[in-house]
Amino acid sequence: MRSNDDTIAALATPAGTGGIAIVRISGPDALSILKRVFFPLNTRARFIHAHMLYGLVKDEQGQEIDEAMAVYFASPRSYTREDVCEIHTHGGISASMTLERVINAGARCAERGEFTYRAFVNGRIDLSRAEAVMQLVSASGEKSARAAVRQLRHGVSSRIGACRKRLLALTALIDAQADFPDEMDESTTNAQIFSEARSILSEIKRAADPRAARIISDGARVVIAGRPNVGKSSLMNALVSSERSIVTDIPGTTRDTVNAEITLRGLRVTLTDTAGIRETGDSIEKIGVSRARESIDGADCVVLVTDENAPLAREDTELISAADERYIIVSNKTDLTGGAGAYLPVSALTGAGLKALEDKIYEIIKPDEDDEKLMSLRHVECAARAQEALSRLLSLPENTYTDLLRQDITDALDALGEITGENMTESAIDGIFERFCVGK
Ligand SMILES: Nc1nc2c(ncn2[C@@H]2O[C@H](COP(=O)(O)OP(=O)(O)O)[C@@H](O)[C@H]2O)c(=O)[nH]1
Ligand SMILES: [Mg+2]
Repeated sequence: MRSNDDTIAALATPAGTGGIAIVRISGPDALSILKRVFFPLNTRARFIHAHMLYGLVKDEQGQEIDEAMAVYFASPRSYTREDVCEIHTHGGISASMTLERVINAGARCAERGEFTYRAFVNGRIDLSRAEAVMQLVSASGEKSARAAVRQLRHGVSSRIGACRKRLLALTALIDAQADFPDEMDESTTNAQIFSEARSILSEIKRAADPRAARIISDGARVVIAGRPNVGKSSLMNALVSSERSIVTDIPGTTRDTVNAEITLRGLRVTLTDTAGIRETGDSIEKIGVSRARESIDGADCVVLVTDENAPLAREDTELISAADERYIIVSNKTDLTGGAGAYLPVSALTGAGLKALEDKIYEIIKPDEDDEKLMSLRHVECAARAQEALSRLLSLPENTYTDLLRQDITDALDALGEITGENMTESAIDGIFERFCVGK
């Protein structure tokens, strides 16, 4: 899609006012462009790898644009492995004027993710690390950021790397069987392939946990449910500590689902307040009730609210009987009953018990902190395709002609190769980088 031999530039910091902004330039002309726009105040100073210089950014007429710092990273010791220069200007107008000046001096405006794309094309990082960069800059919570840094530092799960090696060994074994049919016993070879495939499949399954990957990258879904008027919206507001839902004493006020985002112990959580579940003749409310049921089906955790100050109604007992391991049943309005409750006691009004509720929610949604797990949904999808290929192989009779097992092994290898980007079409790779931001 893009040419990789020209020099690109972009603002690496967010646009707008700010103390400092960084204009980044990468490519063969980076240093000559820098010398045309940036003039060190110490006229004898030279541009040495990774040394900051203090000076002035000037326009074509020699007029000062800003007082700035500049640094030069010599290829290949840079983010992109090309010559890279950075000009640290003041934020706001002078940053955009500096970028404009750099473009006039011969650089091209970088596309989304183009710096990281070059780092990938030039072999400095693999695709999974490039994606980690993106996950890191857009991380919504500490947990997601940590997973991204881990992936950036160490690449994708070594468990997956080990599986690839073992699959490659199997293709070598299939080659050997084809080349030396008289010296090797096909049934022994097949038995070996089947047992390895079975073991590799279970390794991949352990690494690819879709729930953990989704919770790390997109956050967890927590749904607040219960019959009308038990205090669901109040509890949601208390958890968000803002007035996001309408609270009234008229049952059936929340007719649709309302979402709010919070960060719980470093994990992003989408809270959903639902319409109270009850039999209703009101058609709009009916839609709300069915949406509520849908949200419950897709939830990682359901906070089922009951009203401690009222006897349990038929709707309550029905909901309680449907509770599974994702559920936390709470008794709300315990401020009216002296603090005790049949279930986890809380008061949306006073905030009592909220801390314990948050702890319980976190217990239920927290992903397994296993460094060897895949943390990106794309990687989990690739792993799923590898699992399918191996399952296909394992569904064949063991006395299948050995060479016919090759395709499934190759498919599994290709799928795992897409995690690191070794086996991908250019357009698929472009698709990944298009989700980046400019300047990264
Ligand atoms: N005393 C007391 N009243 C509450 C509490 N939580 C909610 N309420 C009241 O119960 C009524 C229904 O609350 P709301 O949040 O709209 O319930 P929802 O229908 O389940 O969403 C309102 O009058 C709230 O002020 C609580 O913890 N203590
Ligand atoms: Mg409500």
